[in-house]
Amino acid sequence: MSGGLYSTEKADFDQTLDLKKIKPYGDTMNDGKTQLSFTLPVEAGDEAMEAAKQLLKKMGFENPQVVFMKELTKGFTFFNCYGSCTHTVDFTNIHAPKVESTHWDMQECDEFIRTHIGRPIVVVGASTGTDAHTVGIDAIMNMKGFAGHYGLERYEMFEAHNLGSQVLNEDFIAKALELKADALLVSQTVTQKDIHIKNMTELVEMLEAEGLRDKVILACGGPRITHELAKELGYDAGFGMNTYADDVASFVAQEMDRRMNKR
Ligand code: B12
Repeated sequence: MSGGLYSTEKADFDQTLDLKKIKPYGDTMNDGKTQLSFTLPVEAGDEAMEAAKQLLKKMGFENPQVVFMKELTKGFTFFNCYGSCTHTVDFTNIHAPKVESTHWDMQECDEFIRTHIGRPIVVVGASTGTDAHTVGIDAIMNMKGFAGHYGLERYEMFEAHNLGSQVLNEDFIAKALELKADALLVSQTVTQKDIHIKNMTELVEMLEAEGLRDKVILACGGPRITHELAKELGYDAGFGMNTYADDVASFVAQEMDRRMNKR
């Protein structure tokens, strides 16, 4: 291809990737193009659109554009916007707190537990407190599993008990004692008004009050759970979205071996 618009455009584009200064990619390296949606508590109209644009500028977006606007209900307007992000992040200096364990598949986990633990690991899981979401904990525990990964009920060397949802912390602990659980798996989906933090903290406090905290492996998971948050709240591990049973099975098996065999 020669001359004209193409070569001029190409010369203008910044094609370089600098991992020390990454920003969103739209269709050209470093263009910063970002799609963002939010709702403002105002009626739809020119003023609402202008307010959205001003907000985008304050967030650090150049060339803010509102491409869609709709009043959801009286006094609340939803926006789809585009803008070019002016901020960058040094990708070479990123540390993402995450569960540090070797990832094994189901067979490898079973084999390890058979050899190093010598008996099935008893796991009790539930979506606790008022949380009614079961799909996450089912994905981890149910026999048929999730996205091609069998759940813990399928493992030969896990004795898995799924208590379902809306399980109160006191009932959860009582069941764990009855079943002599080695590991407790807590699922939390609802995070409105930090309800998950209150609920997860209450569980740790109750376990501590009964002298049980150090006797169990305590892990939690959910779409807005991070390992960092889990550790802050006194859990041994936290798992976020795109977790599978094998992730938590590998962690529990290795943590149990570390505790039992003092590694
Ligand atoms: C299905 C659903 C429902 C169903 C739940 C049915 C059921 N049996 O579970 C019903 C209709 C009952 C429901 C109700 C409510 N819901 Co709802 N629901 C959803 C929805 C659409 C999907 C959730 C889901 O199933 N995800 C699929 C699973 C597989 O993903 P996951 O949970 O993230 O699990 C994975 C990981 O997180 C992890 N994981 C999860 N748990 C655990 C545990 C451990 C130990 C480990 C290791 C890993 C792990 O592994 C899983 C597999 O990878 C989401 C929106 C969405 N698209 O996500 C809203 C959503 C979660 N619901 C929401 C809300 C607000 C509610 C209600 C409060 C609504 C209301 N006002 O009544 C009520 C809850 C009432 C209550 N007391 O809890 C909000 C939560 C917002 C927030 N930040 O708190 C969401 C995000 C919708 C939204 N955008 O507003 N909901």
